[in-house]
Amino acid sequence: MRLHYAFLFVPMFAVACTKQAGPLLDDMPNPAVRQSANGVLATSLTMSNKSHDIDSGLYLQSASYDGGIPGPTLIVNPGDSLQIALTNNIDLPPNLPVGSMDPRLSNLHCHGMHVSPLGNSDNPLISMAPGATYNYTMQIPTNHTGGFFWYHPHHHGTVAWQIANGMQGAIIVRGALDLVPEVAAARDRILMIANIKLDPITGTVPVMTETAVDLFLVNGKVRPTIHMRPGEVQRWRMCAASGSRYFPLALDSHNLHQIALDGSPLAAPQSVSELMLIPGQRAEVLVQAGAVGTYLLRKKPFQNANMEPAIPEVVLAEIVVSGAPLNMALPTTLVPVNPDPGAPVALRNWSFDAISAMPPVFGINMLPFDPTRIDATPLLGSIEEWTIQDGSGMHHPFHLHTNSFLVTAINGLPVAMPVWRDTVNVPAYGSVTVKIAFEDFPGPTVLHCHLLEHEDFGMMTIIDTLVTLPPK
Ligand SMILES: [Cu+2]
Repeated sequence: MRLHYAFLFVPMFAVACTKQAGPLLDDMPNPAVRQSANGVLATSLTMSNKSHDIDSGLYLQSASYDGGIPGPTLIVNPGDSLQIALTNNIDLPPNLPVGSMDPRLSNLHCHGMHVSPLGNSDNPLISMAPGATYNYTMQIPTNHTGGFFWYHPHHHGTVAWQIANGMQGAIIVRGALDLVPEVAAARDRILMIANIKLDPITGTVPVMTETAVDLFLVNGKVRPTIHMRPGEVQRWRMCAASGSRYFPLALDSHNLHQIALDGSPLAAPQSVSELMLIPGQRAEVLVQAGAVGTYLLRKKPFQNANMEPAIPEVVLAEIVVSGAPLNMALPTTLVPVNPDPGAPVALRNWSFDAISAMPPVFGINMLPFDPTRIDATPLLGSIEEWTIQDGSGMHHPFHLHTNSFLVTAINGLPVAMPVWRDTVNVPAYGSVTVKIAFEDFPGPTVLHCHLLEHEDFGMMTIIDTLVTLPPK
């Protein structure tokens, strides 16, 4: 245990002291950017293991994209072709249990993007062996909503461990929200909030992640410092780049003014003192700095219905407000939101179930994932209403690929202002109701729980969107 404490706490204490006396240099830069030109973003990403400096003197040995937690930010426009040559050089982790799936098997998912799930596009059924390179091409529709998305591995059976390593990166699709004057004037920050599963003795991420310690990083760092001027408005694109923990977020003495949820802008800012981000979700907020001082961005304590340990409060970042005041404004309106798609032609019910405790088996409608089974066949162009309920006694983040959805009811009660999302909470012992328009892309895609150990243990299934037959 002595090693444990020395590793985790002594360097952090030393760095905290340094930060108090240091110059007013922002030490939370955005990740490196790769952006499209002439309608194409052609790039490569290599998944490999590296020693990551998460704080001075504190290193994490883990797999990541191009050596970074997070990987580079990909910035594209609607209508662009996103082309990624992905190479899998993930190393075998230590203490690999005999007989388990090779944890290096991988692939790529662009979370929240409305792109095809077929072929070499956003296809979660691709399996990349160690050493393989795969050429992805995702054609982004010309009418794709501008917003904040993220990429991560999505190989069934290995995804929880790979994301617990810190494998993540941001995707920005430019859009109308960027042109709102008060938003355009704001400094644009990305906050990729990672939930690493750390073995504090070795500094690595064990395959059996439930035995590890939770470590929360923002842009790959422990408790970075964000600088603001009094009155300054900044745009923070926050991503719960997590496969297990819920993030109730709050900033001391400041409201968070939400301007987008997942990849969908809001019609007007919504001001809240606390914002819940569940695994996979994003929120874009405007923050207006108050008086000179230091404020803490906190992940508040949370426990998922007694089915996981209570996760204590963690300080994610320090916000230092100093210097001459700035006279900046918050917007009152943003952009028109996508309308309610209309009456559904089909209703479906899904139940997120725990099938067996030992060995752990999870499922949907009491069936664990089977890549050969299709559980629904919506028609392309149709609208469906789904109710997803918890059958296990805990919260689950429901995530659907390919199409986002309108959240219309929680526990059977209509929500006052339905919002578009790609990930939403299924409350413990409760339900959530959503409306989906199956647009543009036929073919098999998946819905699953974004508690990724649940997903790896079976809480995922395939739906196959069928093309409407032409009239004879
Ligand atoms: Cu779950």
